[in-house]
Amino acid sequence: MIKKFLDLGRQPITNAYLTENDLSDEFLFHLSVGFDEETKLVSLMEFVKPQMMFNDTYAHRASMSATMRESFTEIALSIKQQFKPAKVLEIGSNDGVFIKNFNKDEIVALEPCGNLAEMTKQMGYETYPYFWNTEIAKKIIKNHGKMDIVYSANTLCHIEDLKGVFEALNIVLNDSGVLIFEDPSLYDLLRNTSYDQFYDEHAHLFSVIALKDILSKSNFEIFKVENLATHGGSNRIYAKKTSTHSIKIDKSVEQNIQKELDFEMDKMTAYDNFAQRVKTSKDDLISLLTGLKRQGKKIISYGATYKSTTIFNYCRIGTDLIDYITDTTPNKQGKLSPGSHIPIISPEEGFNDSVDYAFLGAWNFYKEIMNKETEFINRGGKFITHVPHVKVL
Ligand code: DWN
Repeated sequence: MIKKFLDLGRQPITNAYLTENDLSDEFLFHLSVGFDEETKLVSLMEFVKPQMMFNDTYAHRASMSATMRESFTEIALSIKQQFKPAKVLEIGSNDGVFIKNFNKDEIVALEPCGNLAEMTKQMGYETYPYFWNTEIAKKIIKNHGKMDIVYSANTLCHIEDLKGVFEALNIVLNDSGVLIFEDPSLYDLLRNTSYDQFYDEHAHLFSVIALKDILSKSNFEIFKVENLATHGGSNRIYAKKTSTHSIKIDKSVEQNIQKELDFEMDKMTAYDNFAQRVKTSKDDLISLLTGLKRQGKKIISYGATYKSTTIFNYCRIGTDLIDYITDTTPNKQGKLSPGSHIPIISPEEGFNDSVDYAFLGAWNFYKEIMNKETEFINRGGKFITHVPHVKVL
């Protein structure tokens, strides 16, 4: 039985950065999250149609941060060294930040957002501009043969039909092939009260407990779990087909499951407790921002993230509290944030001496931002975060 534990209210499409003309017919849906007591999977209670989220105007560029560029280069090199694959498929190739580490004849990309697929095509990589399913898996093996490695970052948790996802992976992967995918860790999310990881695109937030069960039903077995610092804590899952006996199961699998069981992630109480902390986080953030505003301080937000859309809409934060948002992504600049309608401008324009406080919408790049913004910090500028609890840094 699926039990709802978190209600984040009416929310927009997080990728729908708006112009003034779009304001009148903005799409909103009810964002609430549930825990399936049987499968232990955490998912949205209401799913948004994929075509509404992943289309030809997709804004997020994975290569916008040095942290992610480094992370993708590192895993690409590690895959080459460890597995020496002849053929690799990446599902959700975004702007090519991962595939660019491979030769053009070694890798095939799949990316449903037309504008992004065009970018990797222009770079010379074979790119299929489709959603992942069994049909496209069959087409890919017809054109390229079976894959030795399938890699996917921050994509599989975006897909509602997980049975279909793994069925298609079974088709495309060699019997001795390896599936490697990484998505935000539910364990880290719960511990950090980073409820902003819940938004339209994140159909599911994975625990290793739930994944083990889902994968085994599709003839896959997890053989290694790596805990990553990226995106506020992610898990990189390595899985093989159950029929492949040559790969040993690493102790990290049981260790991660035990860690999650110790945190009682197989029980409803962990989620109910989390929901209480989310309420406190909301109250604390509103009260901090309101207090600072009363003192006449100028507060902006740093990074027009999809995550911060959840926060601003759940906490009902608008231009009354946040003057504007700065973001390095050119196609977000000049737009308004979804739902909260806060203007987004470039850091060159907005991150200047007039700013007293900057809320870290991109809190997951904390280290990168702190290293970069020494001038702001040295002149007394302050960052605000809500992770793991609301505070001025
Ligand atoms: O899964 C997803 C993740 C990986 O990326 C997607 N569904 C959508 C997107 O989510 P997000 O927007 O929450 O991701 P990021 O990577 O946290 O976004 C960071 C944003 O902040 C980017 O727009 C770039 C911007 N930024 C900036 O303005 N200055 C980032 C850094 C590091 C900076 O210094």
